[in-house]
Amino acid sequence: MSTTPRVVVIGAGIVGANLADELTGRGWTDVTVLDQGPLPLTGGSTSHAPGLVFQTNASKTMSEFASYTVEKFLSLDSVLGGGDGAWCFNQVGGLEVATTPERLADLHRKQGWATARGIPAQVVDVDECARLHPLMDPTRILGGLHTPTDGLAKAARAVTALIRRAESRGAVFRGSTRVTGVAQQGGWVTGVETDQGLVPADIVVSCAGFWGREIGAMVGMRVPLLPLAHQYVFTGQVPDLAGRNDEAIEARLPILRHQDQDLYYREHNDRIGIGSYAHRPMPVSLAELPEVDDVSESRQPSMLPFTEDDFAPQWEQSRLLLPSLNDTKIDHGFNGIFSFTPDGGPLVGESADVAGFWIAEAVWVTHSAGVARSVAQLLVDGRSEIELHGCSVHRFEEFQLADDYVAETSQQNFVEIYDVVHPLQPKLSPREVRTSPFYARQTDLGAVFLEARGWERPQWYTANAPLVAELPTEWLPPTRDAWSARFHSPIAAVEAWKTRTAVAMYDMTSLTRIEVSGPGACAMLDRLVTGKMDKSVGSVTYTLALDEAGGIRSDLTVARLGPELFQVGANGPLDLEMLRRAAAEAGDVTVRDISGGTCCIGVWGPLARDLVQPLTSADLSHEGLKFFRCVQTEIGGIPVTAMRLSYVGELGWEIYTTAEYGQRLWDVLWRAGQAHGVVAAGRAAFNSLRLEKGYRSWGADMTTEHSPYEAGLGFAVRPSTKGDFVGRAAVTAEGAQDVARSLTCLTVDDGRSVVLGHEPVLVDGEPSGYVTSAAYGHTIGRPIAYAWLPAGLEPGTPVEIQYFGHPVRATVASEPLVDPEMARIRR
Ligand code: FAD
Ligand code: THG
Repeated sequence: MSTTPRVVVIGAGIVGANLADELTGRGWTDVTVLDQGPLPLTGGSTSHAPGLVFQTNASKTMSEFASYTVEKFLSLDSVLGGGDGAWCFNQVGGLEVATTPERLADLHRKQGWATARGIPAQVVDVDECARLHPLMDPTRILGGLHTPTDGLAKAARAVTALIRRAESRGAVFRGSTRVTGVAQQGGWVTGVETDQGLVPADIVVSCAGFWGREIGAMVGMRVPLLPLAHQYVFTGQVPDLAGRNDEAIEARLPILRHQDQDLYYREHNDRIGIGSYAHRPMPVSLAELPEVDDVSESRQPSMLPFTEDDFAPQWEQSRLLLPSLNDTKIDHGFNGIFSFTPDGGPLVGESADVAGFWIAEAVWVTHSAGVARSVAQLLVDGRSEIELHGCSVHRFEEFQLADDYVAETSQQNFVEIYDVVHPLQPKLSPREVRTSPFYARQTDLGAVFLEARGWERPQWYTANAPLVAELPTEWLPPTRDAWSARFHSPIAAVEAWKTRTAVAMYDMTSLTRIEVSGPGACAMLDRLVTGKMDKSVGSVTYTLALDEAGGIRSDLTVARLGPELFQVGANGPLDLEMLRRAAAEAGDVTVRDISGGTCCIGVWGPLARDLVQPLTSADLSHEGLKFFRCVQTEIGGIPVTAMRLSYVGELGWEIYTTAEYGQRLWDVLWRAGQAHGVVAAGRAAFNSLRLEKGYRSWGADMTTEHSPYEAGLGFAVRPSTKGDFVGRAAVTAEGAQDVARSLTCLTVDDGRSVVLGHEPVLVDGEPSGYVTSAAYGHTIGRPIAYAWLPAGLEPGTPVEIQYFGHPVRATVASEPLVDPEMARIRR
């Protein structure tokens, strides 16, 4: 009898098969994989996937998933007996070509990501591109990015190998078994209903690919993915390829991307396969899927008929890049279906309502093994080695789960898939989804808005432009290169200057605010975080939520507003999910997202007290309301909560009220501020000031992959003040404080080169880490970059940041760069 949980996996595509393999590889033997289609070719997306694997990605997690897929699929060859005829991964390399200067520059940027992730890749000149891919017309291109370890996954064959290995360890695969429902009892999954009867289970994982929405709906889970069709074409025989390959080896040329035309290519023996993202987005409703009772390579429910007109321009473009195609024609094509999501990331996680029901969907072949390994680790060990915040199904705000939002943004992602996208580039639509009560005033002040989680957020205010002429010389920002100048304005310098020398108002409404209340609130929070929660009413605590291994799940501020009432300043929906789960377990705690019904203005700067004190009867003196204390009072007659803390590192308060009073609060503060030279300030200044102060941003600077000690947040871990908490054993273990890497503060030597994040950092000429956050430090007159680097680099150590292939010299600095004595805040 097996002692491991009974797991049912829905879907035997590349994700489900990998998951069964990863679970059984960890000793879980009671694994049943069900698929509605026949085995091993089920007719899902995997059954037709051409299997190009490009590893380099802006996301570190996605790159790591891909690299693991490469490594694993290479090793799978032997499961099928090895030999050229049975490869699961053909490491032909990857080549991405540029036909515009912008693309060529972007390939340098991408090369930087590869270096940062330890993936060997090189920007190569036209001659080398032509040597690597002799079918290409070299006069059409400007250069390329070559990644020798990329290649082709034979996805359908890998499924066969994975099934074989998983079965040898006890897994059971059942084809032609359609899941029709999910059985549950008392909030726990108990099995799945199928057209062949009930299959009992302790854990169910849906790996149903683009069918995932329907499976999720069986437990009331909203799965934000959209099935879209994407064109793939086979040419006839290409005479120039004749005799180069054979049926077994299939391909020798690198996989090729021609992103300026939204196209990619691979060899199929003596033919070329062409994929196109250039066509109109083609959303597919499951009702339109072809009924197929004899699934084969050419007939599958996931394949729609080829719409030739959509491909015509791309055929022309393909013949220009690869003139050998003039000697052949399109043989056939199809519109294949797979999943897109609002932000392009996969969807991984457990249902919030039905324990034991998990999903792993919207996953490419490229990332399949990596995602499956992480899900197996979550199930078996409770924690994934690779951090998953960009993959969690709970990363979305509620409005982002709406059908219209999913449809629009997923199609937009399809359109933009190969575009050069600036890290600050906001979505164009939908916009004005969430506006703070200050929106009208901000618009009047010429706010330039970017978007985050639906919120319109001022990046800077055009109304401050005249003040640029008043900037003291030492505050004048250097001119930027074209890329870092995008979505930026020198007005940010004014807003930073005013914050450090006078007073500024920041809209903090987009900060996720969660109310935690009830008899068990204090105890529940105390179990979740590293700081002491049972403090006096009016206390505010900066603290960390860890996972069991001591990785940082979030950094939070917790304000105690009453004996059983707390307000948590959080980092987004994942924190809400964490608190909701804990509350469900506690039973006597209520958790409410109050972000939308409330608003917040940060009033910060040396003159903040002069501005606010006259408006309130509360004593806002240094002694009257100490740093990290809060008070519920009135300002200008408006009920508010004022919290004395500042992410920008200045004297002042976050002032909260409910939404209906928001505009009035703004007006009262704004009017009173005129005498003190108040400005409205945006996120550009905000980000610069917080980096000067050394304040970390969760998700960018640290994640569950990092311990508090590595992240420089050990001060927030207070085991001696409290009882047990999640992660306690890990952070108090012997040696936990001896770290091998550190979040390190760098300043840029030339005083002007602003980097943006994700760039590789070289120490002694060796790639040693990567930039997390960066900004120009207006107060110190130099750009700042935080980076993960080997621990122990002394201040003064020279390093090099690679920016678009160019070296940017930087120096390790002791942090924080501004006000290490806290003199500006504590007065
Ligand atoms: P699937 O392979 O679709 O597996 C899901 C399974 O769930 C199916 O077998 C289905 O039958 C089963 N299922 C669904 N509902 C039920 C039910 N109710 N009961 C039982 N079983 C059910 N990716 C790359 O990485 N590189 C590429 O080059 C690439 N090219 C592509 C080209 C095209 C034309 C297309 C369409 C996609 C391409 N992809 C590529 C994407 C890739 O194919 C998919 O992302 C991947 O195959 C998804 O794998 P999966 O296991 O999640 O889904
Ligand atoms: N405001 C509120 N909540 C938040 C944030 C915020 N929660 C999420 C995120 N931002 C948390 N980040 C920080 C980072 C640093 C500080 C506050 C929130 C901070 N740190 C002091 C320091 O390190 O000097 C803490 C000192 C102490 O622990 O006493 O102020 O912006 N509401």
